[in-house]
This record gives sequence, structure tokens and C-alpha cells, in this order.
Amino acid sequence: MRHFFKIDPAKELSEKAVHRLLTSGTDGFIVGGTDGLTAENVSFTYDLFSESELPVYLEVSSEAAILPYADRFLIPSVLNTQETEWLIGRHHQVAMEYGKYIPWNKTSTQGYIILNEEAKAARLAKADTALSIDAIQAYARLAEHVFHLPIVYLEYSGRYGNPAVVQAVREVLGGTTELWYGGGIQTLEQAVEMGHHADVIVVGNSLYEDFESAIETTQARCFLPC
Ligand code: 1GP
Repeated sequence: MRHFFKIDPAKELSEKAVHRLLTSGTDGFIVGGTDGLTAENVSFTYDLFSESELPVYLEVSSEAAILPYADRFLIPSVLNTQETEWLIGRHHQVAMEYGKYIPWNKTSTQGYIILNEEAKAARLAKADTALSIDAIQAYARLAEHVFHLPIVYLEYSGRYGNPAVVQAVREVLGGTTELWYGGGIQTLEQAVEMGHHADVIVVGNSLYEDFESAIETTQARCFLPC
């Protein structure tokens, strides 16, 4: 299991906080957010976190988040959206405009399954969040075996999710698609619980709410079998 912090460029972190994060024991950082992104705050944040050897992923959710010199790009595609725009439409527009310049070999597609109906991303992408476990598993199977996506991302942003869903998705993934979980992890105990099933756990909002507790989540690996 790997642990990533998700850093929102629209929110402020002190110099001390950035240092603590860089030395926290996390496995990497995802720079990304839902709104308030500008070319300036994205590049400023990316530069702060790329000072260390840890991987820094740039999650491209809007054109403002395209930083040509970044090393790793994550391209979200919402599997349970009701509008093709969020599955492939926006991506197509960007590829039409910037296709020649995008370092495609540095991109990984995240097949998002958004499950918290109150999350901004769920509303924006018109995600169908009222899904049974069978329906969620079916998306995961398609992601791995039909679309060959490297990542399935169970997204509960802002709310702690259902560990039984994460476990059920784990059970149907065959090992070529990674399972990432994000949403509402505030404590070490929660990080361990989700870390039992997920290849990657992502901690975002709690950084800005209870910093010390968020830092503790980096220790989850110590409580999991190797
Ligand atoms: C957001 O999944 C991440 O995209 C993390 O969620 O902010 O709720 O921790 P939280």
C-alpha cells in the first residue's frame, strides 16, 4: 500500500507545513483540486513539492492544471458520469488543441468512480452515485479488462467511504489495474482500514482541517501486512 497526500493549489500551507509533509513518510503527492486553480497557483504548488525525491503527480482536471514540465500527469475520466463530456469529451478537446505537445508517455488515466453524491466533483460531473456494489464492481471490471486503465479511483471526497465497497472492488480486480481510494480519511485507523484493500490511499481535506492527524495517516503501512 502507498500513501499519497492530495495538495489543493487553491489552499494555503505554511512553509513549515510543507516541510513536515515532505518529511512525513508519505509516498508522494497529487497536486489537484476542483476549483480555484490558476496556472500560477498550480506551478507554485508543484514546484514546492517537487523539491524532494518523492513522486509528484499533476492531476489535470482543468486546462489551468497543465504544466508542461511536470514529470507525471494523472488524467481523470469519470466512469459513472451521465455526461460523456466527463468521460472523454473534455479530454478530446484538450487533445485536439494541445495533442502535439502533451508528453503522452508520462500520463496515467484514472478511472474515477465518484460515490459521494455531495462532493463537488459528483455534482459537476453528474455522477450516478446511487450504485449497488455489483454495479461498482462492474465498472471496475470494465476499467481493467475492457479499457485497460492503470487505475480505478474510488472517490468519496469529503466523506469517509464504505470499506465493504473498497473490499468488493479489490476482490474483482485482477492485478493489472491499481485500486486507489480517496475520501474522508482523517485518522490513522481509517487509513489502515482502507489500506487493507487499496493499493493507494489518498488524504486530502484533512490536511487543512487537522494537520497532525493527517500526518499520522502516513504510518498506516506499519499496521498492514507486507
Ligand atoms: C480527493 O480523494 C481525494 O480527490 C481525497 O479526499 O479530500 O476527502 O481526503 P479527501
